[in-house]
Amino acid sequence: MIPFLLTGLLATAQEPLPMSLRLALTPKIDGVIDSEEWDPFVSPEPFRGFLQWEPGALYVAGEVPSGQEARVSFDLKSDGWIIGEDNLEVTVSQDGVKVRRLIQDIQAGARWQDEPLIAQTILCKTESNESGYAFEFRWLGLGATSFERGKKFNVRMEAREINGPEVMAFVPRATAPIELALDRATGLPEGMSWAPEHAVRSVVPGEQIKLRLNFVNKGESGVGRIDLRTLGFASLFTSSHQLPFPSFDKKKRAFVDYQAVIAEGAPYGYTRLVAKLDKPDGSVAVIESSYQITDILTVVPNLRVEKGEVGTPRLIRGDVKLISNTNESLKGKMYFDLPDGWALRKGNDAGFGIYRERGQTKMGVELVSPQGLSGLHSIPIRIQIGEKTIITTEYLVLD
Ligand SMILES: [Ca+2]
Ligand SMILES: [Ca+2]
Repeated sequence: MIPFLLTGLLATAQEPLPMSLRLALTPKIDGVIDSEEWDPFVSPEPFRGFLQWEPGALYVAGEVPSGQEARVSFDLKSDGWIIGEDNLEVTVSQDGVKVRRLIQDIQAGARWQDEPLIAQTILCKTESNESGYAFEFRWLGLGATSFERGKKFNVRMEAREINGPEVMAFVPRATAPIELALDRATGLPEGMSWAPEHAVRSVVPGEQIKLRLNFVNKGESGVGRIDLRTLGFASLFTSSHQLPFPSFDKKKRAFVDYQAVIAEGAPYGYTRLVAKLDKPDGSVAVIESSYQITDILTVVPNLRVEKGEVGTPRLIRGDVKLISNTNESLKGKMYFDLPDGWALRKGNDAGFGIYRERGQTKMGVELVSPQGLSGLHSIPIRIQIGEKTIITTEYLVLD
């Protein structure tokens, strides 16, 4: 036992510190890690781990050597791995995903508890490759585990031998703090800082977006050129430009606009603008800023299951926010295509109109679940705007 324990601890000490700010980026969950699809997180050879997010979901991927499984440890309150009941371990192999929670019991000490319901909220795909396999998963944040901008928690990612020797539950794990963010900069010259000044971060294919980067320089920047482009699946559908870095004004400020045309057919999802600044010493500073290519309407359901007895019909209340991403006015109807046994008291066949540019509206909803349901359930919400259909799925946990 002891030699394995020591190896584990040494491996921890040698791992490079991952970048703490994670960008919003929507991957394609197909088990294939494409170039520019993922944000690298850790790379203790030969394992490589990736981590990113978008509102409502956390995305994790890895390249795993054959004979090994990936293990991702979450300390969701960042208060220590063996502290609290917020410590989750997700194990991924080509056989699927397992989730268990570390519980501190005053009498019995630390123990593991299986979490099949959380495992249901993880969609995972794996694909074999020359050296082993790759996995990609999406974890829907439900209830207390919501994934949104500014959320902070601790993570550890590693690969280990399948069914290899287990260390005892109470052995602490070193985890790294991360923050779910939309912007990140690395290598800016001394004295130089930046901030995004984007009026909006969403754009519909066929329309334009302007992302403004504001710079303040209190040092000697000497930045030569700035190169702006969109990375990933959207790169072929978007503009890229290169321009001389503008001079700073008397208040030591300068700005650069990324004015991008998004071509029809661009894939939906969060993508990133990357600005590369050539520094006088030949190195490059990198600014990354997430933005969203999306449909004309963003549908944000916010439904709560009211307290009640397990297995009895449960009341679900809340609203659905409709946010326009376009300058055009939108008029349509909302429908719930519910499975048998569900009753809809409020919200179905409800009309709406958003007449302001990028305006929004909120629709009240009340549902009643059938008898005898528990676990994870999906609620499809269909928006009809003329001939156009937009479908969003809300997930509910009936406990
Ligand atoms: Ca993929
Ligand atoms: Ca904890």
